[in-house]
Amino acid sequence: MNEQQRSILLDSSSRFPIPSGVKFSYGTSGFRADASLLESTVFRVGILAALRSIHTRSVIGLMITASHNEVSDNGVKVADPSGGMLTQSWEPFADALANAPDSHALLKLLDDFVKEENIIFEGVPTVEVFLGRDTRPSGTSLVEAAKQGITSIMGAIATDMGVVTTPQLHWMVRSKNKGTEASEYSYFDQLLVSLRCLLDYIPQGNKSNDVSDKLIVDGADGVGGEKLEKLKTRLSYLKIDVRNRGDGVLNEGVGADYVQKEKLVPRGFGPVDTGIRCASLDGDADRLVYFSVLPNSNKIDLVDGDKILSLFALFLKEQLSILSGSEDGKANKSYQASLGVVQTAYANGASTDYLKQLGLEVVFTPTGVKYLHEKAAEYDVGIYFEANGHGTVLFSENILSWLEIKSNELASTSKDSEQHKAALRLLAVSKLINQAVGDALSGLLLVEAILKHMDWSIDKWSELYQDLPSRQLKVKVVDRTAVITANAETIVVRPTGIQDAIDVETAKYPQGRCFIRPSGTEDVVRVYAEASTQEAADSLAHSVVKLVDQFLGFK
Ligand code: G16
Repeated sequence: MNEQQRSILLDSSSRFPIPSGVKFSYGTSGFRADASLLESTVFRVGILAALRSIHTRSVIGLMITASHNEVSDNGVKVADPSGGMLTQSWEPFADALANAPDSHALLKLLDDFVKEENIIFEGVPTVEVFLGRDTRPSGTSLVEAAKQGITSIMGAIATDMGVVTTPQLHWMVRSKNKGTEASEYSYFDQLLVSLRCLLDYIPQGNKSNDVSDKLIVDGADGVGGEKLEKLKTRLSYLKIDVRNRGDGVLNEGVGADYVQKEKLVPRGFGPVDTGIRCASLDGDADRLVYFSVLPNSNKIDLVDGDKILSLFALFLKEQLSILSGSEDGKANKSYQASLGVVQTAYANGASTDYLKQLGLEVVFTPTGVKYLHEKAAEYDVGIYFEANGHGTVLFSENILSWLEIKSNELASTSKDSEQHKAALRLLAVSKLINQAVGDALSGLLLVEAILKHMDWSIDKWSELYQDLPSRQLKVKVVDRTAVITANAETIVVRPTGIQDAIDVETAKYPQGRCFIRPSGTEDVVRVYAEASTQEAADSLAHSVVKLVDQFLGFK
């Protein structure tokens, strides 16, 4: 870095001192904390994003959001050129940057990192960072801090995309780097055109079916509801009633996280909605769950991320097998696509059994879409979902080019054959479902298209398999970083002895399964328990909470 660059950085960073007594960590999904603590972090992530943009000669994304967290929190995360999460190899640098005690320490860190990564400034054209934020009130000032960080790097500009969903920003970054349009309009366009294609190829017998076109969506009082309102004006097929569009408190008694964890109706829903298909988004619309309201109660039948995954897996497996069979029923050997499914320890055991029965390869990673996404990208078609509703379907470049060739070939030899339709459907899914990151809006449209294709009601979908009763609790402990896990977070290796104690408790319950892990987005340890009855799952979870207190101490 030349002297001019160094003096700009010294000057700008002195305006963003770090708060004392706080340690920041680039967790499951970027930095998250009480919004009042985040200005220096966001400023510094702005610098990081600009450096990443220079290093990759590509557009980078910077999103201000704390997603499912309470409204007083905020956060910041970075989208890489592919639209996916920031490469994990830069996370230690992000941590060090956020915690550098003063401007001089910051400059030293930057100098060292620039040398280590061989970041070349000379000859770089202007680079660009796309900025987005969710609806949190603290977002406005944090966007300003990010802009100052970005423009502290000479040659970097910040383009403010305004209030967007997290997946929209990731999509825009990906799109821009592919040389295509990166606006909200083009995002909606791509969704709508590919949805139309899926609807056009619905089996004849299912076109005038009983699947209701009515859907009620809980927008979590966040950005998702607002965007869905816009999208629905261009959607002729569905009648969507969007509730919790921003009048109430974000994520409070509403949203996908609340619905999935509490298994209760969100605010604004009630017994009158019984029998209607309902869905819930989270605060920045990167998670989606479905539910139906149980009669005369505030309880719900939850259709979570595992069941969304199962629905997608079933449909995609069917389309791939139609395509790989030849007209005479014998397998077509020209291309055998690999189809894989990625879950985490939170996946309900019944879902994993179901997917394995379908003959699918199921692999597990730690919590965090950055891990699931990476694994899913190893397949031609990789489906990943967390039980909390965060996930998507990835298509490899290989399969996409094969599908293009195949569909063109079939268009001339056997247009409108089942194989031709399967190829077109698969191509449409690859455009509808966000290839950059889990996306509640595109996921919702794909669910709706598949339900219509299958001629399934939400009840029929929910009956795919019976969830094992489960309970998830969160516990505030003195130091959650004292919990170290292994084997995709299924085992605790530290504190010593706690895993043995958990095993003893778990063995008391038929079909018992239990694990604990430190959250990477909240200051809590999470406890998950599964067992043959709800009472048993609750009791197992509560007894493990006591163990957590014994070994780690409640805060
Ligand atoms: C983020 C991550 C998800 C993760 C969730 C909870 O979601 O993107 O992969 O499941 O946090 O993580 P943890 O249990 O570590 O707190 P979101 O929707 O909050 O961005």
